[in-house]
Amino acid sequence: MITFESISAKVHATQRITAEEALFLFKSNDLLAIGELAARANSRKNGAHVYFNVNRHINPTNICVNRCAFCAFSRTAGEDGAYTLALNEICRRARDAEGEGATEVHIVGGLHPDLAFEFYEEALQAIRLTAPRLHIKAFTAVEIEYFSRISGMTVEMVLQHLIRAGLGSMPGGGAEILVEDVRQKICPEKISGGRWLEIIRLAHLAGLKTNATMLYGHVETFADRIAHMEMLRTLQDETGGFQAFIPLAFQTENSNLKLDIKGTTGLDDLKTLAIARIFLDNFNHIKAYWVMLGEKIAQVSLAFGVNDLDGTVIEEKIGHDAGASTPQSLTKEGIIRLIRKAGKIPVERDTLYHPLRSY
Ligand code: V47
Ligand code: SF4
Repeated sequence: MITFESISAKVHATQRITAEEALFLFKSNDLLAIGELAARANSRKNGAHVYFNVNRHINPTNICVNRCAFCAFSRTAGEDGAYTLALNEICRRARDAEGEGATEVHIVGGLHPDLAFEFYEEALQAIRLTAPRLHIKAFTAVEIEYFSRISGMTVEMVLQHLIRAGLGSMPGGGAEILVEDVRQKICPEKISGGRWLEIIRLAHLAGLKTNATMLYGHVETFADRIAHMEMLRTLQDETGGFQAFIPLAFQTENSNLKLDIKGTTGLDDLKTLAIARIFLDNFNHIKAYWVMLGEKIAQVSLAFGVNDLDGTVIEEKIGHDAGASTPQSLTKEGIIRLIRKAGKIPVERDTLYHPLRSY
């Protein structure tokens, strides 16, 4: 029989918990006990260190052929608010970011019907020339699959071209919930969960580190969240290529999901982060993305197993188009303060988690 004590004994003995045990935790409202287990699992890996980076997001276009039902960011070409940045504007933003102390640009966008694959290669090459010290973390598995389709190249070839142009790693977007019947409800046009995993696997085999996200708080069940995390855990056992797991709390405004969805609660956010820390024993980092969680829940999550607060971000669009009420960026000092006041040690990192400076 599963009990909290039997799960706790496993975590203390650094044994992996099962999907059934994770479900038991999701059904419990003993948040503090779950948080304590997660904090223990985290401190074994990361001690009191909490990572952040100085980064900037650039979304080259919001024009997208997929138009996922949940996505408030995307537009159809010609629609009000549709935009595509010119190459020199992308470079200007990267150069400014480097000048302001950023070590990373995070680049993701819509699946544009007319831009050729060469546009993306040229964008990376141009960034590398204008801002050579920046690490380029770019393109979700969904974009990589699309590049393969528009270029006629295999996914492996697309990855090789992008690496040669300057790609350093990949973010974790596009995963949503990898379970197929959930995808059919929220993003039927998007590549399948199986294909997302396969592309990430190929990226890991090509030597790229990636993250993995999970969009939660819409139509999915607890069992779906666990199935999602189990698929990631299995792939991580095989490749070791994931750096951080990032649960993304669903922002409800301007979505075309015609459902009565109220958004996540603080209890659900903290429980999800804590259970992720316990369940994903082969991930080094659990990231609280303050943009979607709010700064306060993100800070409190540092006592619930989280060891990464993402970064300064600057000009976040995806969550804000969907009603996120957080600022569009945080200053480095603001992030350091949140971490310090939580009794932890702030460590500025580069994209690959090399510590640059601790405070
Ligand atoms: O793929 C879209 C999600 C993702 C909404 O890897 C939404 O370091 C909440 O992946 N409410 C993009 N989420 C963001 C992302 C990310 C962010 C920060 C760090 C990293 C990383 C990755 O945002 C999309 C989608 O899953 N998303 N709409 C929404 N309304
Ligand atoms: Fe396009 Fe990504 Fe938005 Fe889906 S989530 S509509 S693929 S930008």
